[in-house]
Amino acid sequence: MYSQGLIGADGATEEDEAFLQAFQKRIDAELKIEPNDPMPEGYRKTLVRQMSQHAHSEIIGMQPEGNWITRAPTLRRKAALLAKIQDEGGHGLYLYSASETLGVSREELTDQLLSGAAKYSSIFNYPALTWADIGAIGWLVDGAAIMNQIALCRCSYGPYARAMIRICKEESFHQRQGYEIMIALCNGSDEQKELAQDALNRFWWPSLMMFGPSEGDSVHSSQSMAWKIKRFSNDDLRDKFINATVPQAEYLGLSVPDPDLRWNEQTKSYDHGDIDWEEFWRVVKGDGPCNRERMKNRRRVHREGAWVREAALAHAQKREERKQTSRMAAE
Ligand code: FAQ
Repeated sequence: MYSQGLIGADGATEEDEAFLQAFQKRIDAELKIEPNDPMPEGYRKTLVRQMSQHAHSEIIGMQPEGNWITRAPTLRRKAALLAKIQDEGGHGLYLYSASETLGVSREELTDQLLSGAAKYSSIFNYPALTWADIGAIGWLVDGAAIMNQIALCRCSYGPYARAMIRICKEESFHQRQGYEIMIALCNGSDEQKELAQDALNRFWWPSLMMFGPSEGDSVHSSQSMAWKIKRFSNDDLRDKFINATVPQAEYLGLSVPDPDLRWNEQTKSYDHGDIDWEEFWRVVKGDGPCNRERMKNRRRVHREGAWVREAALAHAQKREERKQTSRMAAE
């Protein structure tokens, strides 16, 4: 696993105490860290791990929805879905570029994904079986992504924080297009409403898992929070998501598939049932419903796209040569 060998979960570095303290002081003063600033190796590696996992998720995340472009029920839905999926590809590209500012190449990151060494979000290993799943993905998956990413807009690393600001604006459109699909289905026939309920049933728990393991098992959280890469614990963000989403489900007239879900007047938050962490780790480790299919597709399109990358490189090289020739002629 790329992270296990490459990245110290404890953020251990060889830098001396004075350097680490000075760095922490900058973080505590809410100063942004920029690519050319000195930074502990653990900080850099933690960011490369998280940002590249995030980029891979955006790219792999195009697959479940891509499966529905040809089957979207109207031209308007098709245009919106195409635009959304294209945005996700764009998010992956901003995030690869932001990762490159940390001294790692896109090729290395891509190799880590294709070799199966790199992780991507567990959620994209679940299938989109019906059109209602496209609504649920926009509503729940993009909704969960926004909840996590709004906090990342305040990440201490400048390029990541700035990429997140734009990404969040686009995700907000994605969430609304998903919710709008759910509204249309829930106002439709009994059969359509059943499809919406079924999609919620299947996507609810995997969406909660997107926030990552609970406190004790979240090995990176305490160091990432000290470095202000993360601003909230996985559980806190999950709770915020549940609190925001349950009223939306009620508005749709759908029931959240958790018999233990209760409003807690004292904490002013919902208590929820147990998450199946065994399922989570199984999916993360490659044994989810669609892991193999997602990776097979990704490897195939990478292979098939080799000529495009070669042609783009050759074109860039020719342009550069032409520029140099005309510069020399002008001198
Ligand atoms: N899936 O110690 P922590 C989207 C791993 S974008 C797989 O808590 P951390 C847009 C974690 O990597 C969705 N693995 O880790 C879209 C670590 O393993 P490692 C992606 C997971 O980093 C919508 C281990 O477990 N968003 O949806 C997951 O502090 C629709 C221990 O965990 C991001 O990537 C998981 N769910 O916190 C696109 C946001 N959770 O690396 C298309 C940025 C944990 O040691 C369609 N990332 N792991 O081998 C983050 O905020 C954090 O990385 C967390 C995990 C919160 C995901």
